[in-house]
Amino acid sequence: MAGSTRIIRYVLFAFFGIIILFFITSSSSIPKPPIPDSSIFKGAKGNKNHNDPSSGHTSPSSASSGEQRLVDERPAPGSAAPAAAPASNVTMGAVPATGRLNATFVTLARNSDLWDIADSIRQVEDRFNRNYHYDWVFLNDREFDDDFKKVTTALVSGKTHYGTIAKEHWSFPDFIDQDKAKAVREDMAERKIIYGDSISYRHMCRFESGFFFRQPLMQNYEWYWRVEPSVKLYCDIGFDPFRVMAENKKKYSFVISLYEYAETIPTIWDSAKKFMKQYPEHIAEGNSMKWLSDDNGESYNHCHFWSNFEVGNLNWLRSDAYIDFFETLDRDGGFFYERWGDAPVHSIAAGLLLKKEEIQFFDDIAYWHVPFTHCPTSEKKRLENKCACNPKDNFDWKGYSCTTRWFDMMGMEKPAGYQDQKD
Ligand SMILES: *[C@@H]1O[C@H](CO)[C@@H](O)[C@H](O)[C@H]1NC(C)=O
Ligand SMILES: CC(=O)N[C@H]1CO[C@H](CO)[C@@H](O)[C@@H]1O
Repeated sequence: MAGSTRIIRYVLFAFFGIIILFFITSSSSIPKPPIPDSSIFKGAKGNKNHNDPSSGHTSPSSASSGEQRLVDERPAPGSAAPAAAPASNVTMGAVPATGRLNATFVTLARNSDLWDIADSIRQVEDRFNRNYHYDWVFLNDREFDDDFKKVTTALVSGKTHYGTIAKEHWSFPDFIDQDKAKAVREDMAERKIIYGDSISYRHMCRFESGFFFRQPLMQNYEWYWRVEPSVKLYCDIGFDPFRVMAENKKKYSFVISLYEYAETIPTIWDSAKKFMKQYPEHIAEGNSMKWLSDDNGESYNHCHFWSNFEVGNLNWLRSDAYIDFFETLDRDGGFFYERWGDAPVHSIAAGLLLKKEEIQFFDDIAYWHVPFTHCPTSEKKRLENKCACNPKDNFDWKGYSCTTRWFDMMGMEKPAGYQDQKD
């Protein structure tokens, strides 16, 4: 008798348990993400204004309470909390709830870079863009050949565009003394300065400093993400960096910072000072001078953001402030009479023309470009985002990095465990 009562009790428990479970799952406020059918992916390639259907995933880009929550959830460098919720659905083919921003990837490459850029595209697609389908602009000083276009178009999940750089953006301006420039190259070759004798490297640095954002194809966008051949992304990116930038009023971003090779920029700071004197109206209040200079602007400490990775705002680069800055530097000839890189040029500009809060450190974007790695310090973050980098390789806290200085200037707390990664 007691036995059968118990059995009935069990059956009733099980029955109500199932009913309750049924109500919980069917009334859940989290909608299941739609599995995008293949027509959506095809549509993304062919139709620029394609609207992404909403999904229920929980990345910052789809936070339902809008901007406030986004601000709260954006990557907080120095905190151990992950920027994005695990957001596993983001990496499982769900498309972002709120659609794409007016943004593109941009790559400067030669035809011979095909397989190295194919590698980079694969990284970016696997870790991020297959869920977003952003466009990709390829730029070259020569025509891209059919093979390059065929392979890259097949790899990119968004639309691809191919542009040839105008001669005047990839040649010596008429105010440059050719003999003087040649003598410098010969001297640098003798002193074994990396790329010191290269003409094309100089054209590239000048192009990235002053012209890529004014290319006709780039005029169609507000945001860019620069990708170079042979880079790696080590973690899933379960949020949209463009959206983080836009919604937090950021203009420029970095993952790695370091000291520039002084021999390549002996007089860049003289030109920057000349610019500051000539255009005081362009200098932002609350800028990052403290990060660039240890003596209040008298001299440059050579800190710069490593610009082979950048997510940034093109309208800022197209602003009078930036153009005046670039032209002041360009006129002084240092792209050819020295070997100014676009990294110190972009960095000094960002440091002087932007408020320091307008510059974003993307701790969540784990990145490698020979020879440096950015790998999130927080183990929680690395596990949640399926990171494949060795934390020992993280460059952030090593002696040659300027990221400690960045944290100090911003008053940001360094993540737990950073002391163990100092060397
Ligand atoms: C994207 O941004 C560019 C540059 O600001 C602008 O000219 C263009 O109209 C924008 N496109 C869309 C679809 O908003
Ligand atoms: C929040 C959310 O929608 N989570 C879903 C992510 O995808 C897995 C597997 O498809 C589902 O089980 C979750 O419910």
